[in-house]
Amino acid sequence: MPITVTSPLLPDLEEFHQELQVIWDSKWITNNGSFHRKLESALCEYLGVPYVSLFTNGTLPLLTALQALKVTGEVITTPYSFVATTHSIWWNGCKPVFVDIDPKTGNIDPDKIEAAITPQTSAIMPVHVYGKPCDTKRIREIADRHGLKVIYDAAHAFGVEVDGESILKAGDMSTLSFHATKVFNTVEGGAMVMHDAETKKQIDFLKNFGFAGETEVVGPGINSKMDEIRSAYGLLNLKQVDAAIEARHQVAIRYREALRGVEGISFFDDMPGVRHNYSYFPIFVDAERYGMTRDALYFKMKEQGILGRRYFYPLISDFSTYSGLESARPENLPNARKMADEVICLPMHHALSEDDISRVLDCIL
Ligand code: T4K
Repeated sequence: MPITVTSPLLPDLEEFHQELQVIWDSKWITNNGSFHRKLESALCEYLGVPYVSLFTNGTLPLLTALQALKVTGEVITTPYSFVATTHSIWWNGCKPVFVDIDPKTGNIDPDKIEAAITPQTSAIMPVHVYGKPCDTKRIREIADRHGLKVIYDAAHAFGVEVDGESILKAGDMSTLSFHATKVFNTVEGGAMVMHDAETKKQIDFLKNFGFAGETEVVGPGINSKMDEIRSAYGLLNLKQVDAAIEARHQVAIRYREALRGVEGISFFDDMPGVRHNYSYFPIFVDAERYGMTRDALYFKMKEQGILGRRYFYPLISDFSTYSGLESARPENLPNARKMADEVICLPMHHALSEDDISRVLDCIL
């Protein structure tokens, strides 16, 4: 049996069936129904944030955040992410400006942000890559100094806390993905986290075509509402997400114990004061010291049915849509390039067995 990079957390089918019966009986299947409202409040409570707006995936809240904050011109971002991050900037008619990452975290390097700011810059879109928190304090200081908005792509950062506070409280807005491959999933789905009731109201209008009532449209909205079926599914999954995160934690412990000290293989350790969610387990292969290139190891794993993934290779800045940008020049992004060239995300999910973990480790060791 292949061991995949992830495996979705699924609700109990019997319980889900009971919820479906409720939905069938009510005949209310989308448009801010009761399951949708319940999931929004349950997420506020679980995440420790004041306002959550559900979306149909994790890409649309990024697009909508940029719209709502009236971001124009240039947006500073990281090349080391899933391509949706930069696409959201492009779809808003803005120019992405790539800034290199800090090799210690994989996140945008705050020390390099200011040099990329121009009179056209209006926002920063960092990513908490693999759920590792960005230096939100430094980013806030820079943004405030230059009057910039900050939108965090927190697609990987469900449940991540720093010193007991949700990482989702940082920035003007944060967005989440609830895709099947994420720690918490609603099949497809996502959310935006904001800080005040007025913004929540505005975002709820925007995700429903801009409707603020039966006959009033207050802005150029879009349709990105989550339906009742996936909201019910999400409510059931929320009950088991803590156990899933703990199971992932145990996998991380096993991987780290076995791989620490292996010449040419490195990985991230937990950060002090951070509640991690173990959404991914990236390792980095130094070909010379390990004696094999990253790709050689990746394909060897594949041959043995161990389907890790090279998240995030290629860099977003290497895709043809973006590679012509001045900031995409390789010499501007040496740390991101090195990480993209060395990374393999090992299988990491709640249902990995001891046997699966041993197979992965045996292959690497
Ligand atoms: N920002 C960031 C930083 C992101 O990482 C993402 C998405 C977004 C924004 C956008 O959020 P969404 O609009 O997607 O909500 C996956 C996901 O499609 C994507 O959500 C995710 N990031 C990205 C990092 O990875 P693929 O193409 O690698 O997934 P796929 O289909 O190859 O699945 C990987 C493995 O997962 C499979 O080998 C087996 C397992 N799997 C997958 C699915 C879909 C299952 O067992 N069951 C399933 O249903 O993109």
